[in-house]
Amino acid sequence: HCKYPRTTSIIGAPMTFGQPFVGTDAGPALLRDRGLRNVLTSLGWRVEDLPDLDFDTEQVSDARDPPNARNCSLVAQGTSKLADTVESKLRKGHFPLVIGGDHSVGIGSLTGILRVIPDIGIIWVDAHADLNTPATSGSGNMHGMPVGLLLDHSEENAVDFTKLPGFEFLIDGPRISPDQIVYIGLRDIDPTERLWIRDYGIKAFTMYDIDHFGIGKVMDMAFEHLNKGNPNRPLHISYDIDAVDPLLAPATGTKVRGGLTYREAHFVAEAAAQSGNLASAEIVEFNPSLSDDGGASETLELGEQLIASFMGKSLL
Ligand code: 4U7
Ligand code: MN
Ligand code: MN
Ligand code: MN
Repeated sequence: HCKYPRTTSIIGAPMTFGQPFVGTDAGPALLRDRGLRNVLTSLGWRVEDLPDLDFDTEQVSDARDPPNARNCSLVAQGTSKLADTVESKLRKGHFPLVIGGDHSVGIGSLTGILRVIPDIGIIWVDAHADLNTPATSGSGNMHGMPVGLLLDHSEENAVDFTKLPGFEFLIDGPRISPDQIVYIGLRDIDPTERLWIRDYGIKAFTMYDIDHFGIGKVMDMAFEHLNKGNPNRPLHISYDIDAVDPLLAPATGTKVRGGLTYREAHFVAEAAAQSGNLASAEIVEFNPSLSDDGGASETLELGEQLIASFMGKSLL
């Protein structure tokens, strides 16, 4: 269905306003400096290395930004640009490779993808469910909300986007249905997130499940769920580096012990590639300033290797 060689567009999304720490904006430049382009060309991709998206970097948050959605006008400005870029690259037949930035960029990536591929199956690899809304979030940090904002909620849980300055573009925007996403690696879930995962019936594989079944069986079950009725369903992987154990990925803002091992982390990425259905990908939440130099380069190296894995390195 697609032409070979395929083209990937590297889309740097240096967002920091979805969480409180400076430094998440450094991810795209540091991965480029390590030679991301060459990693991808050596895997057979044609590469369009775009300049980083130009986000507002002045910390001038709109006075109307509500405390339960911190810096929402800045997050909105960036994610709206990202949505347009992802949409236009997909329409050209390119594979968008989004490099964060904090995970609020998922709002933009998913919106852009859903405009073109409404039925996309989503693999959300994360220690967290990112299923909060301004009404449920304890922190007000929007990197904990990308799934929560875009989910097709029941009426009582629906998000009022008119109260989120800048997010008017989501009022009639596309939504994710609860059966369209699977979680891998969860281990820090807020009470309302837990309730909603159950009530909406969202397929979720926690670290308990990974220990219990093994990562191979877990990925089989994940694809079984996403491919019900369509073995060729296009897929998107959103990879939060904090899914990986913090001993291996210390340079990130919301560390939770007991995460994916090196091989489990790669297996998830390799399984996504092996599906043959991956249409886009995102990797987020690097923050080199929250670790020493050794930890920062270890985390970035792992990120680069995970990108290589979901971009097809293990394919024979
Ligand atoms: B990340 C949290 F309360 N759930 O909402 C919140 F635990 O993109 C964490 O997955 C969110 O890193 C983490 O603030 C967002 C918290
Ligand atoms: Mn996370
Ligand atoms: Mn996340
Ligand atoms: Mn995080």
